[in-house]
Amino acid sequence: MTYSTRTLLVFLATSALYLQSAAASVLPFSSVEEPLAEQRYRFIDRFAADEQNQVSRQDFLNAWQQRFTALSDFAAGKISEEVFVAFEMTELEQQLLNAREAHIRQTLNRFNALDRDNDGNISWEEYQASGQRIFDRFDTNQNGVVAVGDPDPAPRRRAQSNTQTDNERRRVRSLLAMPTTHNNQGFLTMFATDDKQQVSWQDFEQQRRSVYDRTDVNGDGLVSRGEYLDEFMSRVARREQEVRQTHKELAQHVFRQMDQAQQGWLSKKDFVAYGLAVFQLWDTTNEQQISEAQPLPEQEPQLQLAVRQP
Ligand SMILES: [Ca+2]
Ligand SMILES: [Ca+2]
Ligand SMILES: [Ca+2]
Repeated sequence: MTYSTRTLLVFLATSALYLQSAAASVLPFSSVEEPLAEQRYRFIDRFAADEQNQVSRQDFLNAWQQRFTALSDFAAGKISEEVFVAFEMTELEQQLLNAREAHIRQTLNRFNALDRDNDGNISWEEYQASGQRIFDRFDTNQNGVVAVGDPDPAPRRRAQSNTQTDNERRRVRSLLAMPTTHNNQGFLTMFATDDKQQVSWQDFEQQRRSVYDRTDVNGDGLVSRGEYLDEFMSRVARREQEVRQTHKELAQHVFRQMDQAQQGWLSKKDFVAYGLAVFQLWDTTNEQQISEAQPLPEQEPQLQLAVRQP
């Protein structure tokens, strides 16, 4: 897939429409792998009323019943496993579209930042200069090697973010979060080769050179905006495929958890009972509300619920 400027504009205009439709996925679990604390925050974020940092049992029930309404409207009849999965996949596509759009914007911003002389191409010198800045930032003791245990560089934050209050809501990670060099470990995961222990400037530059050459698809020695976008978005597309697969499996799993009586379809009673069971597993101190102050469950709630065999 290649992005001409025109298709890009059409795409951005179309996807903006989807931003207005609230996500109505009926899976109470994340379809991306993340630590329990993040999973819980994603749950709170999805079901809390009025952007609160906690979710009461009542708020959850209200939101959960609205999800059932959306699901019933979609099904227009019995909610079979097939219908349930189709509903979820439709919802997922909207979320992916939003996440993809965010990536396109960010990638174009990165391109503009790299193209210092603003000629519409990233030259090797421009790319290399950026690599040098990144490497120097992580080589905190300036010995030409970034190694395990080197101190993380100071976070690159804008001055305004210091004014962020404790009450401000944090964001859940994008479904299409890509690997980044946000700390020493992330940097080594991306660039250290054999033993994952360290990377020298020579190794790093060699890897950057091979990425640069691969990105320059037409081989004119320059990376154009389109080439740069294609390279990144092809990696995003692979990630999307993984998320689709996981999401589908999760939807099937949740359906089977919900349909305890093995009727092959869901009633509102099944749906509500299941939602409350999930709520109770997060509500470890039985407060009728879920907040980040509570101890985490010992196991993922998704795994603690019984599943009938397909
Ligand atoms: Ca340039
Ligand atoms: Ca070093
Ligand atoms: Ca080129």
